[in-house]
Amino acid sequence: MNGTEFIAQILKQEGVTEMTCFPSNALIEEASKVGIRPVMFRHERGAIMAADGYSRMHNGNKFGVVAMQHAAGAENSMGGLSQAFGDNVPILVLPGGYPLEQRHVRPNFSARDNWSGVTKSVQTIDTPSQIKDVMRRAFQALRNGNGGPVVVEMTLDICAMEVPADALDYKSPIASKSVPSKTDIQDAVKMLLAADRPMIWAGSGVLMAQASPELTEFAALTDIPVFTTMEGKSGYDERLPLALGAGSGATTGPAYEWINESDVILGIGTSLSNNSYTRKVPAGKKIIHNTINNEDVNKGTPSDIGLIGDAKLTLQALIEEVKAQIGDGGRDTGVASRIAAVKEKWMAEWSPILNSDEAPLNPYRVINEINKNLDHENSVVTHDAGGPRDCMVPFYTATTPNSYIGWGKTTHLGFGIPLMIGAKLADPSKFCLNYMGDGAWGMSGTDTAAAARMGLPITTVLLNNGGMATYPGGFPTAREQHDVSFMDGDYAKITEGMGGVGLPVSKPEELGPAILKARQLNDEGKTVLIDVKSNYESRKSFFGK
Ligand SMILES: Cc1ncc(C[n+]2csc(CCOP(=O)(O)OP(=O)(O)O)c2C)c(N)n1
Ligand SMILES: [Mg+2]
Repeated sequence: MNGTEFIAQILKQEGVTEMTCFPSNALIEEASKVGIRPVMFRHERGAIMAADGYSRMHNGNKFGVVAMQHAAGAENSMGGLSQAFGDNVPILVLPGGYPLEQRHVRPNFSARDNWSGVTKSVQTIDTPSQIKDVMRRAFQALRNGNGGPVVVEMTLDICAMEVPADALDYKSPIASKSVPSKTDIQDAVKMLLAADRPMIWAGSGVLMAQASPELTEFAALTDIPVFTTMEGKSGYDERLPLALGAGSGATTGPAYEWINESDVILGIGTSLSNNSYTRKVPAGKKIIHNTINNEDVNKGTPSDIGLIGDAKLTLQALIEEVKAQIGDGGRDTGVASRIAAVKEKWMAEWSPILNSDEAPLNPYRVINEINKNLDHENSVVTHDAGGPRDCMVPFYTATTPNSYIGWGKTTHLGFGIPLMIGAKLADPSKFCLNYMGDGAWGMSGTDTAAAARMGLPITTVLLNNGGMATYPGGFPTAREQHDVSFMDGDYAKITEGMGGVGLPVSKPEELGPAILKARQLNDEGKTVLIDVKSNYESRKSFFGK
């Protein structure tokens, strides 16, 4: 058995059933031979981003695995890797690697030299007998601790060599979970119950740990409102009375008020990182910070109590301690009616925009139609970078875990299409919809062909405004003199040309029926693009951020 065949065997032993890829790697053939389905994209970035979506849908129980070739294939992967790294998503990345003799010779690309800043780990295969150890370390990294891309660079000549018979004993590593100490849990509960205006700040760790039931129970027991980060959106049902909604740069009225006014914040399954796409915890709060990664505690947000551990186990311990301190019945502080009042005021401001009859369509009307015409529990919805994200995150109602994929600490335009293909691959029973601009489409539109060809039907709702509303008034001289930042395309027709169905929409009343039609077409196996003529709406629920 050669090295590549052995790696295929190990993947099979680890329960891998699908692998995204482009365009060439000996593993594509060997994986097929052992019953792993290769799903071919139109570029490496798309294949990686689909692996990312696949992992998110499986919450660390199965991993997206992606293979590409050495040289240009590896070089073209940076965007997908950076995105998974930014959001801590565990994926296994298997690029080809130059033969040993050429590895460190200029200008040959080395994944280990170039990817170390955007990956959790990068290993090379230097001898055939080492493969079992390299792969065991890779699966240990995938299953434990913080997420992120885990890379094994498949050195071409080494992987083509025979693996010695005594080096074929691969041992699969297990996931080990930890909980904070009993005293830290007691202190955290005391601090929370004594607070005047506490809130919970829930991140994607809640989804990864499948801790939504515990989060819901803990919030109800303590009567504490719940905000979710963009990445944590759908970890807490936004229809519940204690839901403050989600936020990136843009957020909801209730989230904005509680983030400003709260005195104690309990972060659960969140890195509490700060960048342009996160809300920032204002100074002067008491912070209790649960995360799986001790490096995140006191990284960007100073904290008072660190609770290092799995979000589910930590919430279970917190629930037990709350019951010990105030009894099984919990408490009622009347906070739900205060949230409802703030929400009503915020929605009164946005309702006319969400119901706008303008044509070209207002992006908020488009979100409203998506909200009204989807079976939320059986859908997976996502935004794309730029304006579409900021419009969508506060206003789409997320319900069950993974019914929304919030992404983008680094915010790669066009992520939505391959992300939804990966989600569909993970759960074909779901209706998968991405909401993106025409600029975003330019980055990944050709992956529509992969969706159509591979039988992974998704729906793209494209805001076709002929430019980039994200940069209103930007570069006036360059625009006037050189026509920069405007774009054209008949995206419905292009979709048809790639084996999908294009549905043009130019009036608001056409959109609801188009979404219903798209659902039906997806059920019949057809990939759909709804090409919505939209306007340059620039209002965002930013609250001055
Ligand atoms: C790979 C990459 N390059 C650049 C950006 C910066 N960026 C954010 S939004 C945006 C333009 C989005 O245009 P479009 O998708 O048409 O949405 P609109 O702003 O028109 O709603 C760009 C270039 C990015 N997010 N990703
Ligand atoms: Mg645009």
